[in-house]
Amino acid sequence: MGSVNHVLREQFVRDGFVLFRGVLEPEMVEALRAWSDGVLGQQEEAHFEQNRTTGSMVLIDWAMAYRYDVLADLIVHPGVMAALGELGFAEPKFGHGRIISKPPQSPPLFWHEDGRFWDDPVSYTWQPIQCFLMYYLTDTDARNGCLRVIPGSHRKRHALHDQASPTHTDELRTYANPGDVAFQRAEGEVDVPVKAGDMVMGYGRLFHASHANLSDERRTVLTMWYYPHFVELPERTQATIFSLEGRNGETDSGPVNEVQARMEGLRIRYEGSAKPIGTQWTAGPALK
Ligand SMILES: O=C(O)CCC(=O)C(=O)O
Repeated sequence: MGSVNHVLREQFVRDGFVLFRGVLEPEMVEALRAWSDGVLGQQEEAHFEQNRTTGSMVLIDWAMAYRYDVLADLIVHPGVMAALGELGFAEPKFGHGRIISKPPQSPPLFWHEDGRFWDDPVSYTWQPIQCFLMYYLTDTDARNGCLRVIPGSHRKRHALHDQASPTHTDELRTYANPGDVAFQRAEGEVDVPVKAGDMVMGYGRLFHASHANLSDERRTVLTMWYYPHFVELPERTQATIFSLEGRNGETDSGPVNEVQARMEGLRIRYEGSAKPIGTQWTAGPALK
């Protein structure tokens, strides 16, 4: 493991996200695009109707990673491990992921944050519990649905904490009310355009959204959820994470090749007796 990049780490902790350029090779991006297009092609029409604002919401679990080598390769990719190492996260854990794919001419994604540990005091500290690692499989900009974030909103209360729905309601998912505050411009927001192969990493509790895809091409992102500081977290936080992610880690067999064996190092395990904390999607008053 290389040394920690303190400037980058400070930026990550302050802004709540950081962009790593050129983490994945073009061949890997191409392979992931072919694979995700194939999986999307297997979904029922209803799936896309129910997820108009994300485009799709296909679960990536460990069983899927065992089935498709390209996914296992992504989860333990040396460039990804090096990026996490630069931020000082030497022993990350992987939970699950999602294929989120906006078809051409599709609506924006609403403002939301994915913090689900708001009853855990750790959520009010600098320590990340759950982080997204996002890989866009095409270049993105404001016209084809790039990511938008509100820097600092993982630590500091924003008007949206009291205005936006804390959960992904059907109304938001289906774009039933384009006038909803969650689809408007937000104070302090910035665009995060990327090149295919870049990686955006951020705190799950950071407010984020995406622009509409007004292009004629599909725009796919793979959102992979890691627990970068798992081994440093209090036991009850570890117990909580394990209670939520244990099922996603299930596989029919033990590892049968070298990449799957490397995935074992990222497996979430908790065998102690601490009691999990209930899921809480709404930030409490301690977020000032
Ligand atoms: O579609 C996007 O650009 C963002 C996806 C997202 O918000 C998420 O994975 O939580």
